Amino acid sequence: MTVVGNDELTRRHETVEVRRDGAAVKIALNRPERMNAWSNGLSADLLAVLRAAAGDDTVRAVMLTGNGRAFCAGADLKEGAGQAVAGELDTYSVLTRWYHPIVTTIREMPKPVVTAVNGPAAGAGLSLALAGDLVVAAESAYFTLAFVGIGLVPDGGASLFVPSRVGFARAAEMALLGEPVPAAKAVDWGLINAAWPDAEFAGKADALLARLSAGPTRSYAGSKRELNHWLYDRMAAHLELEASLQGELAKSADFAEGVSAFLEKRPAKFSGH
Ligand code: T3D
Repeated sequence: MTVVGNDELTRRHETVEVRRDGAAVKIALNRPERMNAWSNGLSADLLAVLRAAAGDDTVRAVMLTGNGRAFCAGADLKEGAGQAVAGELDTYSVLTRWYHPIVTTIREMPKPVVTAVNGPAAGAGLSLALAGDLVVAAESAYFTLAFVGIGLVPDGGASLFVPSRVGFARAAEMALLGEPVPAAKAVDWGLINAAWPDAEFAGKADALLARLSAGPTRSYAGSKRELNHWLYDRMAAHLELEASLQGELAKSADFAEGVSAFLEKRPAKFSGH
């Protein structure tokens, strides 16, 4: 693949890698040492690149994937750890400033977005994966609404994207238990579109991107609008609800304990407060 195109798509970013091949753009989250967790820097880079791809008519399909062994481990729990434990993390602002514009840009861009889930997609990493139009995964990948493990609720659109794909029973199970759903089971449940053997994953994902980038872009855009209208017409209000709830929970004792336990690599002891 060669790197050509508009400024934001060609300039070097610290936390995302952008490759362009004709009308196809491939964006790789690039913080492998943190399992591609969302830092503020990653959010800023990703939003800039997505907006550039969305607004460039010569880009006709986009793929989002992760470098290293993870797709995305959700919010970077180390970046805001001190504030989190002190009950001072302003999650409402983080969500409304970064996460919401990112998932909304993916949903609203008039061209297909494939999320190619190369490894774990946890917490807001799952939200990001499910914001895509087609979600494909390596067989070793898994999906977890990890929020509950640190005393939070699904955010970044996850409480909309998950039930719209799998229904109430499975969404409630994922939200309340937070267990990992392996890629093959995720296909069975209708959470994602395909799970491919790890050795074939990258090639098949690239082929899907190439196919979409050579397809009827306006037809794709119309299908996307129809699905958005049917399923996600109230997305903005729903994202706002998630952010309000998360803003409250980020001040809770259970969140402080959940983050402390994650950092200390021990099970959390929740008090219910
Ligand atoms: O204000 C806001 O931003 C609020 C928004 C919140 C949205 C959210 O996403 S909340 C949910 C946050 N994410 C999680 O709770 C998931 C945390 N991670 C995990 O549960 C596990 O790491 C995984 C299931 C993703 C993978 O497990 P495993 O066993 O393959 O890897 P590991 O050993 O746990 O992690 C490897 C390294 O990545 C490790 O660092 P180390 O010890 O080698 O230095 C680990 O700390 C680091 N890592 C993993 N996830 C995160 C992370 N570092 C920072 N933030 C992470 N989310």
